[in-house]
Amino acid sequence: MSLLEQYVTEAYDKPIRDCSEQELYNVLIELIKDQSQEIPNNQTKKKLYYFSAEFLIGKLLSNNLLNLGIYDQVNDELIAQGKNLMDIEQAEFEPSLGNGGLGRLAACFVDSIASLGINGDGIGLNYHFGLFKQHFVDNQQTSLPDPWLEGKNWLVKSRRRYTVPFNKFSLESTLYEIDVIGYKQETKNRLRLFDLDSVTPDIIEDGINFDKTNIKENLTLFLYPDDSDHAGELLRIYQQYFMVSNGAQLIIDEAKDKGSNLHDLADYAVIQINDTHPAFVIPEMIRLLGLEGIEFDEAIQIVQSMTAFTNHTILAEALEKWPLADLEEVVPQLVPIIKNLDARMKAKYPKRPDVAIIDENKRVHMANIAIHFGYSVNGVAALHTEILKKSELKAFYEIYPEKFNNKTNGITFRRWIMDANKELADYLDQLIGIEWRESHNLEALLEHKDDEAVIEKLRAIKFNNKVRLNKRLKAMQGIEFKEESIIDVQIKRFHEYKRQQMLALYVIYKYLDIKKGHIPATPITIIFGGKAAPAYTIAQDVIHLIINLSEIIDNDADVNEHLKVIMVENYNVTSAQYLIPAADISEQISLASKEASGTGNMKFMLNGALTIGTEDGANVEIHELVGDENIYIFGKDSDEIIEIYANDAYDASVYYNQAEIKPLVDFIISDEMLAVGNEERLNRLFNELVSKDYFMTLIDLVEFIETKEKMYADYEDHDAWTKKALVNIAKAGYFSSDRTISDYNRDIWHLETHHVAMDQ
Ligand code: 4GP
Repeated sequence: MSLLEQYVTEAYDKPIRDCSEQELYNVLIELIKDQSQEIPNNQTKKKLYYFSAEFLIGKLLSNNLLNLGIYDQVNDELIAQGKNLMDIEQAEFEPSLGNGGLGRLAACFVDSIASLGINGDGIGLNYHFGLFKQHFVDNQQTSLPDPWLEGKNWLVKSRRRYTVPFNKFSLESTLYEIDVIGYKQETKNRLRLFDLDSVTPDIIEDGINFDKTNIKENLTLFLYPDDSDHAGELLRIYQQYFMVSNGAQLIIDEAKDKGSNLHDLADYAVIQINDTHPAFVIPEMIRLLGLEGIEFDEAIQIVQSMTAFTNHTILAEALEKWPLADLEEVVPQLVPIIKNLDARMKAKYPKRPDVAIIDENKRVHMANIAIHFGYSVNGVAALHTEILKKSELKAFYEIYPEKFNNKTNGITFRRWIMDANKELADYLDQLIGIEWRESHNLEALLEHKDDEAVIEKLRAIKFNNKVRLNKRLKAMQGIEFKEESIIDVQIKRFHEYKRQQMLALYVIYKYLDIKKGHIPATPITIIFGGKAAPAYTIAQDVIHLIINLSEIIDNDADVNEHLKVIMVENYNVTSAQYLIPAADISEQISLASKEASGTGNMKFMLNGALTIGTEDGANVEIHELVGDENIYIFGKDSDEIIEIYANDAYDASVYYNQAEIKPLVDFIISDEMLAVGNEERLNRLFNELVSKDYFMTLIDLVEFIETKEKMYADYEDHDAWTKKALVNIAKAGYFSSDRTISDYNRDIWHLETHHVAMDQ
């Protein structure tokens, strides 16, 4: 009897073929948990603690089977019994513990850290309803709680508990852990998520609204609760402090267990602060070391030598600043420490208010704490790091040039090709051997560039992935597209700087053009996916515009044979795993200088989609790797945009009045659109675009349309197109997160590794 059969028999006393998908899921999760229990935790002396508000891990069933090295064996056995893993995985609830790129990056990183045999755990919170679940009503986004914990899940309750002191009360935490099994590794790491037993869904009133003042019952309810009012702002601080105080207590405990006298804590632990949310770990660790009898000056020096910071965006809104008064209300014990740190910096840099920790409005700058009192600051793509040095963090770069370094983001190949595009992964094994599964070096594929059979097979795989996507969209939303169509995808959070509205204007262009009788040679399917923050009205207006467009086009018999627009509901990691392998075109069209890196761009490239993009974030590095002929670059570059901002030289109305642009923007408030949409939303979006347009949608629009037309025309030469796709796949190795993590480890963490670092 196989192991799987033993588990199935014990649980349900019937053969595999008679079990439901749900039953098989229940059995497999237990089997995997038991297997991973057998793997010892990584116990090397020094350990990384990766603090992050988000870990967007996605479903884990396939990923864990793959990393345990038993995926094929289990899948073959299931197939022989008329079952398959993809169906079984439908029973798994996706943990909604993240919002976007930052959280997904953290998930790729914990996978790579474990797979390189590095001792490193993720530290975060166990949000019961994660980020909201997106649902469309009347062509608009609504927000619902996402009860991901209702399904059988991967959390294991630990016996560790800590007490976290707040001003008016203390809270005792519960720790849940998820094993992070590296790819074919002998040791494992953990994702450690702190929670509170007293949190309850009972306080949710409607949608995602709840009493924000009832901290004991709401603390870990949602990721990023609305902080547009005072109570919401305080709740964010409660969450952040709860995360870092628990994490810091855990670090001290684990170091002591290994023999640390705490004076040598930096020999036992290194902390990576993922964006500003966990930056309070610095004053908190100083405080805790003080309680352990370590002098203030020494505590600062210890913490500084073990803490590093990653910046993920140049948007000012994300560089958090909390009113000192809020901290006095929530965590008064941190205030004297933060004031002391601030006084030291003001004494050292008396003429530099721009590097102050507490500004003249008595607001505490989280990034400034992390930069002064950490030893490393990194951006997430080459261009982003340069922009940090030259403008956003220029003042700090002048003081601490040695702290700044770049770590271009990466993605885990285990999830984003081996799991998401199994057919392509298996075909690569046949073509270039299996070494790429460890090295992630795919360059050998280039030798097959002129082999017609290879090109044909790559096209066939792409087609199969379109069929797979179509089935899913039909099951989830009752939507179907033409499988022979070109699939053009923009999936990411909705934000004006990412310019989904520019692609929507292109859709209008194409719609009007088809109405004029210009029929595309191949049908076109344009797919959007992503959520807009509940407080971000304009981003929701853009979603509304897109859904209206899809309705108008579907109902227009002149057009619907040739063009389809789809807005995926509740876009998440699982839907990305279907969308990306099916895509021909990857939309990476942010306003240059604004997208720190992007990681979706890397996933598309690895799966053979061609990028249309601005010279922004990691697009720049993709461009360098694949060369001009294998990517479609358009628009103003970051230097030009930064200059336009500096001179306040963008006037939306000038662009709006251009003959090519005006009819497209006007369509937003046309009778046709108003017949299906909400007038207030459409008017607001129209006015925004013609009078403000802070993220300069219109500046690149004409060039964008020309580039898209060229791309669709190029697609008609299928062989030439697929050759370009092949080059993209072959060059994607650089974007493995194993490479990124090797770089972090080499330059920042200096931890032992049980795996030979990749040589790329
Ligand atoms: C994102 C950036 O917008 C994206 O460019 C980057 O690839 C990603 O971080 C990972 O570094 N930032 C966020 C955020 O998600 O919340 O700031």
